[in-house]
Amino acid sequence: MKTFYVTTPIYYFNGEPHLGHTYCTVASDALARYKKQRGYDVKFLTGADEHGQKVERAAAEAGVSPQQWCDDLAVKYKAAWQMLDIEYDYFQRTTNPAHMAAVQKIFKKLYDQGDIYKGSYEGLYCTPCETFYTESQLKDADGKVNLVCTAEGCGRPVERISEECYFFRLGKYQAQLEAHIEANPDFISPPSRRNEMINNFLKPGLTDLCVSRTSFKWGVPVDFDPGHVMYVWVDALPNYATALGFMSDDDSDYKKYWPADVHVVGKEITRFHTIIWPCILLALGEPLPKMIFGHGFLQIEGKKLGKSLGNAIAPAPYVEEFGVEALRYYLLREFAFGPDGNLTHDGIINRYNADLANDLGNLLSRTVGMVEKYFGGELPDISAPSPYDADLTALAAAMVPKVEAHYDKLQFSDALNEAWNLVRRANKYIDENAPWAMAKTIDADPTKRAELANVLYHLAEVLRIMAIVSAPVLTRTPDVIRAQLGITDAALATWESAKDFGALPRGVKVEKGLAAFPRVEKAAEVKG
Ligand code: ME8
Repeated sequence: MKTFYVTTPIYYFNGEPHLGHTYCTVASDALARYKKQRGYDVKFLTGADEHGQKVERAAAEAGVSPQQWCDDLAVKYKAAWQMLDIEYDYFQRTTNPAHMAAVQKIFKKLYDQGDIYKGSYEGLYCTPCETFYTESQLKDADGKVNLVCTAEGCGRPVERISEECYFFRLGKYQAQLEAHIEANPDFISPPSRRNEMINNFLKPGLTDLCVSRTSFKWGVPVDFDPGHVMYVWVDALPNYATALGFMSDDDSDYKKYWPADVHVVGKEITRFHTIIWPCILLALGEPLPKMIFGHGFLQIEGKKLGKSLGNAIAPAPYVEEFGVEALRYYLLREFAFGPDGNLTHDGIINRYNADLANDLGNLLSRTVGMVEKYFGGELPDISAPSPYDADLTALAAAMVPKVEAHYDKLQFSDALNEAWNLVRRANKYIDENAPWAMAKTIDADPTKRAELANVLYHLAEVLRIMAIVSAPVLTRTPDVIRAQLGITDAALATWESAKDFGALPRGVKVEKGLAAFPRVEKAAEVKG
């Protein structure tokens, strides 16, 4: 069986999960579900990045030990992912002793082979912000160096300091990495990110990277040099491999699933994943991930996600108001995956009412309602074609391969739009056939009875197919659709069966249930 390994970033445990994390995790989950539907043996990893100064400081502010702080947050993250129907296979934590032992082995191996060496880091340092600058980073437009911190709202003087640290020979692997990027066009995706990485980081040239710190304690110790802890990225990036048992006694999963098929990451950390992580892997002689996909950033009502937005950035109020499927659908349908997007409350309502309530929800309730009303809940096993059948079935047949191509490229919005074209076409097919007019004479006219059964059968088939192709994103409604259409045969729910219009046996028996996606009105506000 073919394997598929997809990862989200491991999130910094300096705060609670927010909509930015949700976006990345929902997209990765949709991809994992899709690949499972396509028959892959999927491994889907998410987790927690628990070391570093930000975490140490957040724990201190809360008055608890860093480990306690992380343990508490792990519970909250797992609860959030459960609320969002995220079906991860493994939740990696960088405080996991097996992970820590493995990264210590990686660090030692790189040191022993001369790829990590001890030196000292000289730079301009802002103590309150704990940020290093090079002189060129502090140059103004006229080329004058201003010795002040450029962090938003800071502006305090920086000091020239030097700190002993270990360096990784990043520069040594530049040519090899460039050749790999050249030979593998999808390695950095989408293409806009690839160009960004090449122009902003590779063209100016890679310099060696400081990979240890002595200024804080909450990290993986460099075991052969007490006082040094690993710089957080060197601890964090290998999580994708250590989660599979890399550098442990049992690396069978690593052998099975590595290299990763895709690391899904946000644009601000694409550089770490497309440059530092591959160079570490090259130094270790390990294969590189097949794709790193750098997605865009979400804003909320036109504002950057930040603490000032308070509860508006937590996923829970949106799930409470619209339901988990609506939030997942909105995030993946509304924004192309790649560029930035702006989430708005009105936007969710519009998208929900148009696509979920009106298009899909109505198609289900109308179809089931008509089978009940005109045929007492069970379609007769008769059929007379309608002139509109061919167009509908041709559209359905053409849709599935297009949806596949879009999901395969992580273009969720295009995949959903393509799938919803079929729902919209089916709603038009109802108007074209005017089943209510056919229904008037079905008792007296067997042809009309057969025509009406045919129309309703086609609608049921569209719904069966929609239940399959929407399932990466809609985690519950596909089962609701199948239950209402009386579909119990698992063979009618497989991805391949979506390509087989007509697989549903005639004589559909329906069972009306609750309306999927009742309309919501604009007056509603997110409860805060
Ligand atoms: O960077 N819109 O963790 P992190 C969309 N620990 N996505 C957003 C977002 C926004 N406004 N804000 C954050 C880290 N994200 C490291 C990763 S991996 C080895 C280590 C998402 O908690 C985005 O996907 O700061 C980004 O990649 C991730 O959250 C950063 O999460």
